[in-house]
Amino acid sequence: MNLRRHLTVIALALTGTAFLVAAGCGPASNGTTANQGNTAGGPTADAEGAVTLTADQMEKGKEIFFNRCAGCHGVLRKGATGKNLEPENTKVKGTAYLEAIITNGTPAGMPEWGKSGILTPDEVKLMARYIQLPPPPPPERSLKEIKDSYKLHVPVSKRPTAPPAGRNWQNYFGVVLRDVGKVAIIDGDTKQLVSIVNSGFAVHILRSSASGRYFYSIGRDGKVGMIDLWMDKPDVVAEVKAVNEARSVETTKFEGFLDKYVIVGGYWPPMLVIMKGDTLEPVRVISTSSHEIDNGEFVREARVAAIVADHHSPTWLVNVKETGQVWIVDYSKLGDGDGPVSINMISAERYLHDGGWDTSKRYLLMAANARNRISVIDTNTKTLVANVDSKGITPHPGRGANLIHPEHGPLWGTGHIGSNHVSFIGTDPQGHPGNAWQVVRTVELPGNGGGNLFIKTHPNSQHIYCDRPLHPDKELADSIYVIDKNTLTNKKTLLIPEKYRGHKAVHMEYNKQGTEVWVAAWGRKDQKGAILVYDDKTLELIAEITGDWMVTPTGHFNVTNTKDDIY
Ligand code: DHE
Repeated sequence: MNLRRHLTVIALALTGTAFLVAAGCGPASNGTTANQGNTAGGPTADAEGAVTLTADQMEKGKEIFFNRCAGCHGVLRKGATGKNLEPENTKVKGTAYLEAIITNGTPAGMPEWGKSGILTPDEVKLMARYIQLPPPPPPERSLKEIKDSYKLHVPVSKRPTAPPAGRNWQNYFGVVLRDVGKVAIIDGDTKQLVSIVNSGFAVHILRSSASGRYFYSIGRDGKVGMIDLWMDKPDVVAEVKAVNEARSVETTKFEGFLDKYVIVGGYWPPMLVIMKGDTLEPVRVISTSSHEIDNGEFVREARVAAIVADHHSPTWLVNVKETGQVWIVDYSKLGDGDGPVSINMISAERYLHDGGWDTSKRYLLMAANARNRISVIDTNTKTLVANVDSKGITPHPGRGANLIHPEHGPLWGTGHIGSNHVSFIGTDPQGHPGNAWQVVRTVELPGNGGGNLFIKTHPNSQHIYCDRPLHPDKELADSIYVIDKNTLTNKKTLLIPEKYRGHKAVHMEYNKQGTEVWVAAWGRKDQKGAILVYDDKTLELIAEITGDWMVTPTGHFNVTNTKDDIY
């Protein structure tokens, strides 16, 4: 037997033209073969099945991995929401197996990248080989580099001094047009397009300033934009590339510090970047690399997931995903950036992802999705109150949904990526101690499997809405599920219109009054998407906001609901 097969990595060579790695031991016959590799323009393999990628292919693989895979598997591929994809794990699986997984996805929530057409067959082949190579070292980023990228397009003194006349700007929506690097600003009253803003690559979310006047956007590439909604045509007034990869941005919401700072959480480098709230001028960086709570092992890639501003104290709550810590970051003494920042590190659970407030905004509920738990933080005592078993697989609440149930009292709900459970946790230890910090009711969405990403409600609504964009069954992925707040049962399933089938119905947001629910029909880049507006009382579709500009709409954020944390 050829000795090369028995080596974990025979050679990693960047010879100017190619990276080389053995397809590995384990099911070697499943490894790369010369035939598999010899697709036009695709990766090649030598006679023994060693994967070879040219420098160009390596670059392409890096780009695809960064855009599509790193969010779940990590830049260093150590795994979190997704599995560990380091070469010692991928090579034993074999190339054919990896291609099948990348093509078809898994019931645990891995998207069907090939089947859905997002990756071409050649790209699937490339990625099945790319992940058998060691991950290339990602770049670091200094405060100086961050400052060098900072651009103030419109100084505060040159901005409008009054809101736009005749517009209910507090009911504006910002809609992320993900794959074209734009954000559409839509008037929630008239449903008219107010402006299309060039926000940059793959904006992930928008967060409103505490005043509501600005949207802060954060791109996967770590670029933050500040959009002024008081302009007749809202546009970016400042921008900065805070990190190389990010998912979260937040402002300051405590009285006396309203919009004083903006914070960005880095997936890579794993760090916090603090900027001035009115200009985005960077003032401080803080690394989040630290020791995880289970065995105290050092985690270099300790990514920042959700960041939530406390309304009742001068702090942000920061999920440090891989370490399992929630950091309470006190900005009250930071001044111009040279003052102290105190951090209370709370050991919670792994891997922390997203979450939101209970109704009182005293308790923060954060999903530790790898352990199927919800970590509850008491912001008064700055302690972990409980790690609640969520009674489903891979909880993913977005910000979650709050309701006051006639029998159970205040509840907060989350859906799950890996199972069809929507679980409701009691959040009122004083008034309803028997229910506090446990799942008191579970609703099962129709059909097997999960695929849910977001859940949303509004205090003026009798309903809770759930999506399921990750479900492999097209009809289930094209539907929105309406739960009745009193009965906690699935009252109705809303299948989106025929012409948008095959898109995915994703993310829900109410208008300011809580009378309408906006849902994105998220298609491919070459398809026209839409925002579908449903009447919350009748559950009828009442408007379809679309146009040639409506490309890959994903998250959409109402100014008032986002600023006041209404969900
Ligand atoms: Fe998100 C929120 C990370 C995939 C749309 N997403 C978040 C948050 C995090 C996160 C940490 C919470 C931010 C906060 O509250 O401060 N998202 C990730 C990933 O790591 C992941 C799983 C994989 C990736 O590669 O990015 C991922 N997210 C997606 C998508 O595929 C979605 C559907 C479309 C897209 O942008 O790529 C998507 N994420 C959203 C939205 C929110 C969000 C709309 C805000 C929800 C809200 O209502 O607040």
